[in-house]
Amino acid sequence: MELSILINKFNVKGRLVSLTPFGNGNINDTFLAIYRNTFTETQVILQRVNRNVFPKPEAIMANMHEITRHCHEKLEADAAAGRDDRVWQMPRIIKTKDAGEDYVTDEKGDVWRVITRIMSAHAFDVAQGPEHAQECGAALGHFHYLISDMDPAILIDPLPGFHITSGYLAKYDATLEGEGARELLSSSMEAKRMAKFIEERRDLALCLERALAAGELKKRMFHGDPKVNNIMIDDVTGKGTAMIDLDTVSPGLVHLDFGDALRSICNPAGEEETNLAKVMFDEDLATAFCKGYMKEAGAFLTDADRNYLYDSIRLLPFELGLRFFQDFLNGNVYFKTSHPQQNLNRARVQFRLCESIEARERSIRNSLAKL
Ligand code: GN1
Ligand code: MG
Repeated sequence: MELSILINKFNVKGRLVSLTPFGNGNINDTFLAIYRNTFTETQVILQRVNRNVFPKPEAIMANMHEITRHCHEKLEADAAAGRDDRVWQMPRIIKTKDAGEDYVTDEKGDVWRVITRIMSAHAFDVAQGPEHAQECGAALGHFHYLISDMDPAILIDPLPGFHITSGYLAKYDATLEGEGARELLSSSMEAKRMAKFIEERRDLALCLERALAAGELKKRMFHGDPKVNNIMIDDVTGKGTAMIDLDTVSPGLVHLDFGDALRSICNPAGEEETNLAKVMFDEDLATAFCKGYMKEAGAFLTDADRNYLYDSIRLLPFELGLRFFQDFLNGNVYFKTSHPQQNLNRARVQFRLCESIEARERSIRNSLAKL
């Protein structure tokens, strides 16, 4: 189905004047649609949910329905009572014209949705400096507050096995058994180096899973993908205003969000850097992020939670590097790529970041102890 016909099924007022690819997501396909009428303009986001990644796109939409309903109610109540220090926002699902549904399924079985665009705000692919990092922390902390009292039972697991690092190791081991992976590995020094890096850190993969199994850590609602370009910053005030990309919100460890946000925000070179010398963990950005996060969500953290913050910072770049590397060896079927070496390079970046964190362990732990 042509995109303009597809989007026309959703209830947006005005005439469609532009529909263009948007953002840098690695999973879903995203477009910006602009509508105009004689007196105003409306901008919305059209997305195809990646069926290859999310086994049940309908479940993703059912979850999004519940999450946005819960959060919008809470946001409105806080605003009405004057409990908020700014306008916190969250995208809204735009319904279809005919049936008032949350999504459309095309003839290929792909699920499409339209959501509102948070206007006068932007997300960045890399941290812009400490003030930006602090606002990213505030936005994630406030999001954790928003979802903290959601009933996890009403959500369907969006992505079974997501952020279970031991599962990614098992998948990696299975991939290594294949002929294609063995060839890629034997023909590249860089790939061999990545494999060695993983071998030396198998135990790291289990740090949070063990603490969870032992009852030291407890699951709460988490975002699942709080990387820097999923955090919207208000153009006017420079303050964090919304978390986007709600597909992976589910019960899990908030540590995963904490570690994932820091691995993304504290690497000023970004995920696609090819010059590894530029990749490092920037502690000033980390301190700024934590300041923003703690102000919004510090009260939720127990002493046991705090004991595992360093591990989470070290684990998440390792896990993502492992996921990129496994996908490279497996023929690049999960993350979108524009050239065959891209996932290998992404893995190099994450592993370098992990090394940089390890080299700064004492200093990072000292800073975390002061939070
Ligand atoms: C994917 O969709 P996007 O680009 O925000 C991935 C995350 C990774 C991220 C790395 C569902 O996120 O887990 O951290 O790429 N999302 C999924 O850029 O796998
Ligand atoms: Mg995503």
